[in-house]
Amino acid sequence: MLRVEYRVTPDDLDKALRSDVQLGLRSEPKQLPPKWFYDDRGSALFERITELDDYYLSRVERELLRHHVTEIARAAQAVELVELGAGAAVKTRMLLDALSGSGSLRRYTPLDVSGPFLERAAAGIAEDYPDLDVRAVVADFDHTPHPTPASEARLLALLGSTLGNQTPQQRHAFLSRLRGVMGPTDQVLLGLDLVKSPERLVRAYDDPDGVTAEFNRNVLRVVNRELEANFVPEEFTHVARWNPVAEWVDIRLRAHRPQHVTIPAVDMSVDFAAGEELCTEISAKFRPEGIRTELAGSGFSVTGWWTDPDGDFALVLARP
Ligand code: AVJ
Repeated sequence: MLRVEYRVTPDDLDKALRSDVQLGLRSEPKQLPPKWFYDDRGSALFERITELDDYYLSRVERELLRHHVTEIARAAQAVELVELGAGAAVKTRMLLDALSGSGSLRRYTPLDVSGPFLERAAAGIAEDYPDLDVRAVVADFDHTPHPTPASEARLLALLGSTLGNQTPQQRHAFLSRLRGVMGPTDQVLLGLDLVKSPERLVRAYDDPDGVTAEFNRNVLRVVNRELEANFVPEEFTHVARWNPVAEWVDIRLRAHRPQHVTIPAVDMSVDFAAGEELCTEISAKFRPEGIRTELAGSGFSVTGWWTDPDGDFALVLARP
């Protein structure tokens, strides 16, 4: 059974994009939030990134799930799987299979900001799991799941190191809000990328085939299409740089030469100096001690911790 609920409408998204563009392109440094990468083309480019040799994140996370999902499901005893950001089909199915196997699962609630993508993904799951009550929710990170009745344990999954796209302050606000809607038997499962050599980190975000560069420039195409802007994506170089102080990868677009861009739908124009960078994403990397402290600071305690032999990536289970 499949139901789709829209908590953000296309009109809400249009307003949010306008406001992000107006604010972000007037900031110093200029910035645009990463959520605007993901139109159909951007989502397809991200899928290609997950298949790149250098982008170890997806592969290692999938292997970790393969090894430990039964244990995770047993620990969660969840009636409902809430997936924040409808993931690649493989990971979702591994979780659903394991949770069904441990006996308790009845409902699957994927949340994603892309309506068409979510509807397709959720319909596929509903077809293959006929006994499952699938409730797809079109929402973004500003929307948290509804609180649950205390009797129904939920597993809230935030995989793919998506948490790393937020600053520590944003993560604190987000995790605290999540904590606020969780019942005493709910647990959260986080997939988090760990700090490692800057060389490997930068390579993961700057592949030789330029797939990540094209993904990064896609945000300019989105603004062009949605707000009638005239960015020339080819005039911007993809930049991925390790920030050793903040411990995140800074992902930016650098203007080759001076650019004058008009954005008629919001009645503004912006100028880029030669070499000026537009910040499009941060991808924070975590340390085991840091994760525990951060989770504790938002009212969680860690109940499970799994990492690969090389210590590249971690799956973390935590409860309120
Ligand atoms: C899966 C959204 C967390 O930060 O690794 C991949 C996005 N950006 N390559 C990440 C991304 C550039 C990705 N997230």
